Amino acid sequence: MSTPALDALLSAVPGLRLLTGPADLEYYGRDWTRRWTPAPLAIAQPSSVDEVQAIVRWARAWTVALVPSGGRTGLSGGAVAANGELVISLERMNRVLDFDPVDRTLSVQAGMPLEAVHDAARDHGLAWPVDFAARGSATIGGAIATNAGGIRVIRYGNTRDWIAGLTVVDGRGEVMHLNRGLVKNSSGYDLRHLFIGAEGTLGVVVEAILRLTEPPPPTRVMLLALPDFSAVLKAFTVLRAGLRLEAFEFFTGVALAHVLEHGAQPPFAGHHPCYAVVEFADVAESGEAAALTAFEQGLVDGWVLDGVIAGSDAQAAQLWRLREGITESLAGHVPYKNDVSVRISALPAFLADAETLIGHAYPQFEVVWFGHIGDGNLHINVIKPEGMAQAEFVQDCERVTRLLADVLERHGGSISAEHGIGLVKKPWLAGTRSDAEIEAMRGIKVALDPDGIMNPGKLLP
Ligand code: 2HG
Ligand code: ZN
Repeated sequence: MSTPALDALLSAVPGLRLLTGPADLEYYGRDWTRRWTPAPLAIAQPSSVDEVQAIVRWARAWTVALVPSGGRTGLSGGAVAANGELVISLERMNRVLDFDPVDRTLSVQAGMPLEAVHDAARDHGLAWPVDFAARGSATIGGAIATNAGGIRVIRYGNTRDWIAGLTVVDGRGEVMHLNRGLVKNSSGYDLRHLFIGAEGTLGVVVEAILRLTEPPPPTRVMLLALPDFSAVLKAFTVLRAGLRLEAFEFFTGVALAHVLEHGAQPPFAGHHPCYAVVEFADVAESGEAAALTAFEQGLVDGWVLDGVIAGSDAQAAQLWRLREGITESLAGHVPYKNDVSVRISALPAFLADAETLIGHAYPQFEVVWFGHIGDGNLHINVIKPEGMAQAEFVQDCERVTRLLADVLERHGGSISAEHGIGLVKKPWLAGTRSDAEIEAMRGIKVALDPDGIMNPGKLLP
């Protein structure tokens, strides 16, 4: 396909790889939400910061909307291109640029997959500790765009905590090197943090300086069967007090049933209401001894029903699969997803209210609860009944999200813990952010993207 705008792009950026075939438009125009019909103008695959800058300058001149694109594993529609946008896929910008052993930083291009980042850090005897199930496809740029959290937040924090510097091309077409790897920098507004979690609405993140850390200690993985949500919270409190936790993840028996249907091995006999996957440090078997003591106490007190500790790496991977396989096992049902958070101290009261609301609101739907309960983050997936039209289902679920947003507001929580706002959560942003905050966000958007070309329609209502 050739249009005057695309012809101008190709003469502004000679040699730019541009895809316009229908299969490419479909593939690069959507993320994992599957709710919108992809309809981008074309897909640009730049290979350098200069090319990205030239694309943004072209987009300003021709008033073409841009959608920055990583692995498109997002669940909030942040990378959807359904309105004739140019998708900037960072797929070809996927290399390590530098490793600095003194600073303990790894500089990478933004299109690098998360797993490749982990491998590169490991090759230098260090670790980049942000981790989540989509690690094979998700890119570092996408993780930065949503301030991704994942399964190790209780120990290491979110993406934001591990970014020492960013290179961005903002919506004005300016290249900015933000923070430049400094540990201390008290020189005014930290623009780096504006771009983390901005979902591509301020510009394109093209390179990142990642802060690395010591590799984790040897760990063990344990699966617990638990009678209810309050037992999950009890187990978390007891285990956190006695062990160095690396992860504490929970899911219900309903979630487990889906993963087992997808071929995972049952962990032990019997069906239980809730489960927790617990990974803990085990130096000189002291972790294992403490875990067993807590487990036995739980059996006596009644907050644990059953449990198993993996005896090998392969068994540990099997236990993790029960938790990490949930999203994939539900994908065929095109579930409606909530990704909410409250402070850890507010979890018991919030969970009680949310359980009552969801129980009343969805008597006819199957609801799958799971998530990173140790950091206050719950995923609530609602399964579309077979035969129900997608639009009707979404409408019904959105009615409940309105009520859930009210519950969250009462408990001081967030409508998006780690998936971003994108298109999906936009109507409820105002329950999490005040009017004054949203007005300030709009001002920042205008300052960095004066023509509104950067991922328009996403994030801001
Ligand atoms: C996870 O924790 C991801 O596995 C996906 O954040 C959550 O599918 C979901 O709702
Ligand atoms: Zn998650």
